[in-house]
Amino acid sequence: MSTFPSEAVKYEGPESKNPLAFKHYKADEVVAGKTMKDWFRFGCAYWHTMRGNGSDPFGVGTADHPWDDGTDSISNAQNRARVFFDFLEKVGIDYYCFHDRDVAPECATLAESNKALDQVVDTLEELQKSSGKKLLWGTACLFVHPRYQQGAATSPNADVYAYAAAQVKKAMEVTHRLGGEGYTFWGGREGYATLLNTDMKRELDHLARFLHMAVDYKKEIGFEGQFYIEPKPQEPMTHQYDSDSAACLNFLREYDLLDHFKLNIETNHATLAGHTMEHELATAHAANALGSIDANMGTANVGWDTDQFPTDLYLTTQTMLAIMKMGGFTTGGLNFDAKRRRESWEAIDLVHAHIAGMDAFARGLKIADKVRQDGRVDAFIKERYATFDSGIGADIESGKTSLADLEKYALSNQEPMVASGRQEVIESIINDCI
Ligand code: XLS
Ligand code: NI
Ligand code: NI
Repeated sequence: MSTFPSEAVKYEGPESKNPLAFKHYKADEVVAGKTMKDWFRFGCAYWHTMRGNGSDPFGVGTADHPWDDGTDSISNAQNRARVFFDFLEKVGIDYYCFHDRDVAPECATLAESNKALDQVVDTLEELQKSSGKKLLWGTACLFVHPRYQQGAATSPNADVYAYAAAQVKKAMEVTHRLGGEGYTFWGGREGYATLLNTDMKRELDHLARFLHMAVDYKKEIGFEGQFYIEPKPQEPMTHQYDSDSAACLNFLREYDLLDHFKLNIETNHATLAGHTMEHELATAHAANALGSIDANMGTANVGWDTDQFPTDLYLTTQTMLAIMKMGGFTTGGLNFDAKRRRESWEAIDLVHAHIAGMDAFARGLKIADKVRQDGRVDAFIKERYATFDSGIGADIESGKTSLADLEKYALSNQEPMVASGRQEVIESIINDCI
């Protein structure tokens, strides 16, 4: 199979003009005490890479996948898995992520689908063994099939709910079997098209019950991977219950699930929610729930989940600042939940796209490290809150004061003056590091 380069992509340095070489990503280069490879823990999304055909609401697929015979046969699915592992080898990515229905076909009955999945998982298991590649997380596709049109764990129909539960049970089992380091819940259809026909409270109760059952089953089978919830505000639904980090955290707290889940934050979902990626990361981090990242980006003036490869250096810098702040990933990683453009239809564009994303993150890491080494930004932030380090501020932080104490203090004090926020100075320091 000669679709991808015959040799693995190499680092050639910033001067290289070779589109099939890394200019910045050097897996074993140590930055801030860790190799690039360990900082990023890059993952590849099976659904975009192997199953994305470039179709959009106005046109059919454009992608040329010479290895794919276009059938739903098991042998085609197994062959695709082999091509995928060859691809991982060529681009030097150690982890992957999949939905049950990306890797194996959905058949006429649940029992047949389970059997098909087992057969493909046999192949994945062999490929993992021979290559050393690992599963970052697995998941169940609970949004494509017509049965899930009105939700899965929030469907108004109990039989659909049960079907979804069965699918998640099986997906957890195969994730466990493949040594998956995590399992993701993305509630694509868990939301509503209109509140006029929806009992929202009942649906949320059902969703929480569903997740509790998954937590119980995780213990039962001894799966130790991390559970993630992936926020997204809309698309396909008008409103998705897991709309952003804050909404997810609130839901998890309300239903006593916070100990069992972390968040998998996706860049383009953050922007769809009207937030920046840093906002979503900071919100998750503050709750000690930043688990993993689905790395991509959108086009601000387009407005939907375009899942582009993350090539914006400002974005990768800010993402790496957040990751460095939390000391790096434990179970999570940077999963490229990204697809090449419909116009980039040649198979080799899959390689180009991943190189572009990996190089952009390598630069983001180096810039973030420079910002941290430089120290001015951190020092400024520390100084900005200095009035809370002693005196009345320290009393407030330690919970020693009442409103009456503060009134007494304010009455005896002069009109307070807050120092300049210096946003432009900070922005310019970041630019200097770029
Ligand atoms: C879709 C989501 C999806 C999840 C996995 O927008 O990003 O791909 O990551 O179900
Ligand atoms: Ni995603
Ligand atoms: Ni997405």
